[in-house]
Amino acid sequence: MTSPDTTKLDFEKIRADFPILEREVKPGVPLIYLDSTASSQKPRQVIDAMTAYYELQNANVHRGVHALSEEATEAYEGARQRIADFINAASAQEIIYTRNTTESINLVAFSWGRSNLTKGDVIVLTEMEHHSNIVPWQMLAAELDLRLEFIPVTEDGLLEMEEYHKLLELKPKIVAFAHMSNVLGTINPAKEIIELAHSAGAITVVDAAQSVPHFAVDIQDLDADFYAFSGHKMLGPTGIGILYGKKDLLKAMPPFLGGGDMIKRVELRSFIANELPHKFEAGTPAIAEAIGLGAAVDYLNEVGMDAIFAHEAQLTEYALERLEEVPGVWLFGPSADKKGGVASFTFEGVHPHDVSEILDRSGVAVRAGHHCAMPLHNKFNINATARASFYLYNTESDVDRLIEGLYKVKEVYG
Ligand code: 7TS
Repeated sequence: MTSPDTTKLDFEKIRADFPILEREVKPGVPLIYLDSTASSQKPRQVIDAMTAYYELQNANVHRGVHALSEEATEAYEGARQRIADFINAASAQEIIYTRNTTESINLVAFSWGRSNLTKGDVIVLTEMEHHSNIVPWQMLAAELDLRLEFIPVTEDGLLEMEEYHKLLELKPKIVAFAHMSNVLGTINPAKEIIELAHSAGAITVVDAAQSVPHFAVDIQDLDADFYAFSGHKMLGPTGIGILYGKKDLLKAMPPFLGGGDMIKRVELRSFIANELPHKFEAGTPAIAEAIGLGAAVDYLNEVGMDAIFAHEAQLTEYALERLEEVPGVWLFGPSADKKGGVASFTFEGVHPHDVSEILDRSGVAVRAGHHCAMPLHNKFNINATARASFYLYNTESDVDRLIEGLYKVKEVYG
């Protein structure tokens, strides 16, 4: 007997779990959703978990001793533990609930940055960052008079590691980079970047918005100091994100926001901060959303992250091959073996917004614009790209619809 192929997904079953995939964009035009990099769709299990909380357990957490509050707290903290296990964190105390990746990175910049950096210190970023991993550092640099340096990106969308080695000679205090680019799809050699940063004496802040949803992450093996991601890109709801931080670092950091829940004791002129992770969670949190994210993690575990990654790799290879056939399409980013499920492209003579508008007529949802990575687009001397992105619920037939749509663009503008 042959063992079942764990890299194959059961599509019928998976697609049936996503109610939105059944809808038509207009009468007779089914939805082909190729914009999961911006935000993923949600399976019924996530929606049901949130509804169940509101229908059966709704109460504030960490407060009342009444039954509902205890149940809500258990569900909320249970989700934290499952998220910790999902990335193999040593402890759930290292998992801070935030609103999204953006807030997670701002938390590190504000709290760790302000208490550890001084005038002239160097922060190394890369040219392929999302604005969320640029602007917080620019704000901090302006406030503390810091110096920002950037690892350049090659023509084919990879980091210039030789240049990184040179930048490390400046003895940066922080190296912050995306594990996977939301435009190029490049999967950066995170472990190597982190190891090198540590040997130069820097801490690392990894923007994991596009990695955690798409492949298995072992945070202890990776050894990142901070790791930031968003629930809504990994089948979970909006309004909930995660900041993973090493316990020793988090313990030594001052709180980010002040208020209820983040304190152990308050007097009129002083307070004592709460234990981790609550020290960084001021105010009533996004309870239903945390529970929804816990359900998303259960779902991803059940399908299997290796199977998801293998599926996306196969789909990306197919998509790149087919896109290359279309006259006038110019692809950005490295070859399929070095990237995740993202295909950004320009179409000769047609603005990406027009490409997207024509595709939308056939129900094909792609994103057009700078994808919050203006400096990267400037580097390639373009203002915008169109971007198709893939997740576990996409199939080769979705790619075929994209290609058909692009031939229509050619007809209209050709
Ligand atoms: N970092 C990366 C690499 C991202 O792709 C995104 C969102 C963020 C940070 C910010 O995530 P947020 O949840 O805090 O907003 N990227 C995209 C995108 O590519 N299109 O829309 C959002």
